[in-house]
Amino acid sequence: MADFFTDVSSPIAFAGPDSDDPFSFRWYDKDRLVMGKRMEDHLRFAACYWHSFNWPGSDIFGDGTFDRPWLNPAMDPMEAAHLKMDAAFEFFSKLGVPFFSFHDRDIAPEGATFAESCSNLDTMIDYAASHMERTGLKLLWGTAQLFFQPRFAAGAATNPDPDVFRYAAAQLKHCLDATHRLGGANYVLWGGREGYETLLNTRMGAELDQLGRFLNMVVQYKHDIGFEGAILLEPKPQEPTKHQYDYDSATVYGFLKRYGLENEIKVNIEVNHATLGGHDFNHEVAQAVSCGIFGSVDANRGDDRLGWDTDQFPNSVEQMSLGVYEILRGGGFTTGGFMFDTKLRRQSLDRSDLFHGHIGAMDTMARSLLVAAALIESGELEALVAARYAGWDTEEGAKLLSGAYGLADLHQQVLADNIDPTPRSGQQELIENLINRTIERAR
Ligand code: XUL
Ligand code: CO
Repeated sequence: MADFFTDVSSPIAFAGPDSDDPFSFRWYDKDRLVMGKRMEDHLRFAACYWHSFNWPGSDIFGDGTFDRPWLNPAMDPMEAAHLKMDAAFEFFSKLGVPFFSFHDRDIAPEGATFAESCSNLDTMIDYAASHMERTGLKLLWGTAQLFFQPRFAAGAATNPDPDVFRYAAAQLKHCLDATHRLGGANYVLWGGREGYETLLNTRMGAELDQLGRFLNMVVQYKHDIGFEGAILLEPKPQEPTKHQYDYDSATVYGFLKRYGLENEIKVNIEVNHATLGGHDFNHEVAQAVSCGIFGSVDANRGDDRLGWDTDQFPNSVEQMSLGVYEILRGGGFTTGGFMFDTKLRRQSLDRSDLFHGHIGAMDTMARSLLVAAALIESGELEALVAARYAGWDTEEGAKLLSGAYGLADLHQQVLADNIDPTPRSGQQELIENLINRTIERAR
């Protein structure tokens, strides 16, 4: 097997914060214990097949710019798929991530018929299994790509044509079987076209019912085959459609409740999808944790001034620390992890650029973990918040939530006790300074 990433020797090593070697980790020290757990087990990093190996660096104004020989249309598609997989596993193992993720159509080409597509996927899943065995890499999640092929232009489960619903169900079944076979920790559904371009031609209520039925079939089948991973929906408000039904974590939770799925499906939160939805990353995590549906994270960020999904590598410790803090407070990852659903910039032409993007991202996340752990271990922030809510921890506070009183009771109490609450400082600036101090000092 010829090496593709010849500039990099395996694997990238931890060299400490003072290292100037761009091919070393400055913060990601996988065996270091943080709050009693190895960094690698906290962060559960995964690299993606999708943008890193399957995207040629094209945009709507220009062709692919990247050096990805397997994307040459002159190559036999299955030969190209094998070459791509060799390069992908070489990259994953040289980088030292424990997990990877894939779409079915990333790893195996679509055939002339559905049966041929299935057989292509089976061949490549066998090949992936042998690479996983050889390298020790594990699968964070698999997903069926139900948005690229023109048949899905009006959606997959939410398509006006029931034959597309049928086709999508069949494709998903095959991909869930493949994910199960590779021991995937999760199965993801991103409803890229489960939404609409215009309400004028859309039966919104009917489409939601279709999606509810579709997801119930997924959950049923997962139990039938004994797949123990989590089923995850990935919220995104729009792009490619004008409106997507899985808008954000709160919307997804309401949808899951409506279709009886709130104990079966969780969310895969993508940092930039949160931004596109008008939220901060930590908001989306806190929302999901509070609803009991937090699953996994796609750690790629957006750009503050661009309203589309730029999928950049995370490099803000402040942004990510606040999200990691919410994740740790929620008990950390179980089946999930930090997946880099990232895209290089189109001008990042060198093969080694893929390493620089991921190394920086992993160091950013490792430092964010140290900051979040320091915040939890010092307890200062939690003490401020606890003091703020202390009234609710009293017996009277608990009684207010227990259903013991109605409006008339409270009306009477306020009159009788002559209550006149005085406002107290929310201490936001004090807290922001505490965060900055923690970021400065965390090592
Ligand atoms: C698209 C996106 C997808 C999903 C998987 O915005 O994030 O890559 O993660 O389909
Ligand atoms: Co994603």
